[in-house]
Amino acid sequence: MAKGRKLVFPWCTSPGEKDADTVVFGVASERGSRAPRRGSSGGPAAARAASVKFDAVKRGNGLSVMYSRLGLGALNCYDAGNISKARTAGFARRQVLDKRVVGCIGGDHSITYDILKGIDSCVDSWSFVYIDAHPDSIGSAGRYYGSVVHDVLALENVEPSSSLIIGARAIEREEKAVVEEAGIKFVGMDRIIEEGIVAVSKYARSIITDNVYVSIDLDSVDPAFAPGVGTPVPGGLAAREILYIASTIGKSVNLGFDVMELNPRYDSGGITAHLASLIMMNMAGAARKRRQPGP
Ligand SMILES: [Mn+2]
Repeated sequence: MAKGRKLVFPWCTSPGEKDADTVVFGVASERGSRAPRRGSSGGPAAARAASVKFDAVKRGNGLSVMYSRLGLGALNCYDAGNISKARTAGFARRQVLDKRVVGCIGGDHSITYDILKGIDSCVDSWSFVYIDAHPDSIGSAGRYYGSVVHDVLALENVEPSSSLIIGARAIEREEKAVVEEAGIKFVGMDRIIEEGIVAVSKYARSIITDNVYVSIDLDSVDPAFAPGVGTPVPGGLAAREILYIASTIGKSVNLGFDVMELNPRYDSGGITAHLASLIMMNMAGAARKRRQPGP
């Protein structure tokens, strides 16, 4: 990385926001986290640094990106750098109004609520896919990383019955009631093992509606593949399964996506940070384009 140059995902090759189909941004905040393992505010910088290290090679005077799939070379993303948590809702709203898909790297999971609050204010009806080791459906405490789904359900235009939680395996009793009362579809790890990731991705795509947002907590992935998170839970998805989800369920995405809870302090050689970058690359590559081709 040249001195003084902004640290960006090398696969975000669009020169500016205006020309991009997807705008990627980071929120380097962990204000909404209650994890004893601090450090998720370092997520955006760690993901970009890992991407520079592992997703690109020097060719001549420039960098050549190593895309995760054949054909991803047409990826049209812009990396807008980091945005403060306070500005996140307004930023997401403006991008969606301008028909761009937003992609966020966190930061703690409460940032998802800020993004969706902004999106909810300009979309009639929408559904979400929430991939996380925890359902984040605590109602007895609010506006933190454990209450995201509960908080999002209070937004005006969300459709709970066409939304899903996938991969949860650390569930508090009060969360079961919130999920069941809201009518969110729930796909636990047993079902993923029994039916396989292909069937589960197809099922998810059959449930979600026309306006879709996908939120991924890196702790949905098994700690063997993603140790760099705040609250690891064994028995999760394999790296290739979350990447498959990103490139399949990602095809339904037209509003935005996020990859949250990257904690570089507990990572091992940057493998979790690199996985975060690849999930985002797959998502951006799969997402539906809403912008009209320019003049
Ligand atoms: Mn979470």
